Amino acid sequence: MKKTARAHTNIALVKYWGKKDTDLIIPMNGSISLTLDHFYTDTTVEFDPSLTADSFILDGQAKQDQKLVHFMNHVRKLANIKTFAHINSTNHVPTAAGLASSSSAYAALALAASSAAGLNLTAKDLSRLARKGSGSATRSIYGGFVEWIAGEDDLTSYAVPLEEHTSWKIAMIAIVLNSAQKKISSRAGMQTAQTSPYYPAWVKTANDDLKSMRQAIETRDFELLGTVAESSALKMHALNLSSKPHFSYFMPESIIAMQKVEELRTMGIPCYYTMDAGPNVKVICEEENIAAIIDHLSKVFGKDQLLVAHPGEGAKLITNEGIEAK
Ligand code: FM0
Repeated sequence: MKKTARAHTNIALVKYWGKKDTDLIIPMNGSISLTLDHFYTDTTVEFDPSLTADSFILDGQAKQDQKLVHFMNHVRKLANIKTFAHINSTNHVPTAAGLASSSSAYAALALAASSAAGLNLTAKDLSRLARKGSGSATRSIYGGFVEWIAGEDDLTSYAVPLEEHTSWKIAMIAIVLNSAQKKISSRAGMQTAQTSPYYPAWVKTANDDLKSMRQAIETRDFELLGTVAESSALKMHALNLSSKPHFSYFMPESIIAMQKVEELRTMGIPCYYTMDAGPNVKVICEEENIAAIIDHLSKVFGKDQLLVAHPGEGAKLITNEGIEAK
């Protein structure tokens, strides 16, 4: 069977940064994210008995990818099959934005591959499967606000929706900064970060951050949401600065972007920043303030560097006629 799935990227408000099991991808702490509407991946999978290996096409180009083969082996084991597959994936992210993410990639692949293999997994089991491809993909199975429960093992580490279809008019403005810097993958980065002497404090404070973030979402407390998100991101980057060897995702422009966000706050416009495993800064705000924020940011960044996203949907199977109910 041939199946196509679509999944959107998510941005963590309370970050995942470190594993207690690198093979099964069990995180050291839980995390909370917002799935976005603007950036997504479409993936088609078809198992074919005539193949002698998985074939993978990404954005029209043939690719070799060991992580992907490893993931497909998990799917084959689950479905009790030995057949290889054609996998064709397209990232719908503005060109060179540096926002292509493994979260949408493995969430879409988990749904397309499991369906094509004849499995009809529950959302919870899909999130467990997506997790084995990439940790952040666990959360992209659901739309809106999502929590990844850290758990202890394969069965207990999965995502739960906190608010799938949120009515909160919240937005994220990605500031796309071009970087010539060599990229340190999140996989390698978080492993090094675990050598930081501050790592135990990161794990210890994560539960309070999760609790505050759940409360902020429940009570629509934007200031609390933003404060906790900004603090979680800065703590994550502080681990990188203090690990052995130390490293950083900051570019001069990243710092400028963060300062602009702080300026906006002193001007009375509530907004907060977050940053992941790259130099781009994402600004969290409410819909009513988007125009004022863009206006201020465009004093130093080009309008084409500012991409606005809103809460997006969970992973879905798509047919030629459109989206299938899942
Ligand atoms: O998303 O080694 O999922 O919570 O984005 O594949 O499990 O790419 F940069 C911060 C995502 C990390 C925070 O890591 O790693 C977050 C991050 P993998 P991911």
